[in-house]
Amino acid sequence: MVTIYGCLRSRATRPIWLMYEAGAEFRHVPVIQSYRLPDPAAADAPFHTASPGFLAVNPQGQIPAMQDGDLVLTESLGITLYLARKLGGDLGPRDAAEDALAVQWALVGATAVETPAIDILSTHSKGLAGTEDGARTIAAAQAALVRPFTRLEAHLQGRDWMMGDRFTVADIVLAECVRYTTAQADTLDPYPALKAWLARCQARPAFQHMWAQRTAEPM
Ligand SMILES: N[C@@H](CCC(=O)N[C@@H](CS)C(=O)NCC(=O)O)C(=O)O
Repeated sequence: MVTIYGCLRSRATRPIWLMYEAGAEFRHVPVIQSYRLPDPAAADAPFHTASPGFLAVNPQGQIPAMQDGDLVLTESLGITLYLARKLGGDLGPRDAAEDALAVQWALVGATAVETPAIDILSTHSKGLAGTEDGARTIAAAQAALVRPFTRLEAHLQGRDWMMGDRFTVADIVLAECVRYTTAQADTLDPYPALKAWLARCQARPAFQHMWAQRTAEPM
């Protein structure tokens, strides 16, 4: 059985959302980031990213990680794409062209969206959005998002989903990068099709199920 390591307050949301969409069984080990613990060395500390047992799975000490038989993967987007291909069905790519498109949208997420999106999210989560520095960081991140978001906005004209005519892994890998930008409420306002697409993705029962579990996890 596939094992996914990583609490849901992490990029483990990506493969776990996919597994819920597929209705696939998996073992979930909710490893927590060591930096979130007051004393990671304490005897009663939960299993975390610097625990020897987890470093034996991912020596990089980051979540998510996935084990499927002898295969260990340690990049959230690689894990999510692998699981979509393995599970097959409508969520995964149907042919080489769709496979390339799914990889393309994952790379747009990882290379063009994720870094500025996390800048926005972390500025808010550190309570700095109201400061001069924080406002500058958010404005710079929103400026960096203009090119990828304009491209996504154009792509979504007249279509509901990123790839083909159905919800797929391409939507999951991209939506979980775009989500971080919504920490700043006005970020998606200039991109109504992108905003509507994200709302469609997040209205799905599998996302809602994952999100309820994530919300129930300690901060
Ligand atoms: N590019 C990696 C990033 C992994 C990553 O940064 N994970 C964070 C949680 S979302 C983590 O494990 N942080 C703990 C640490 O770096 O010590 C991926 O997408 O899987």
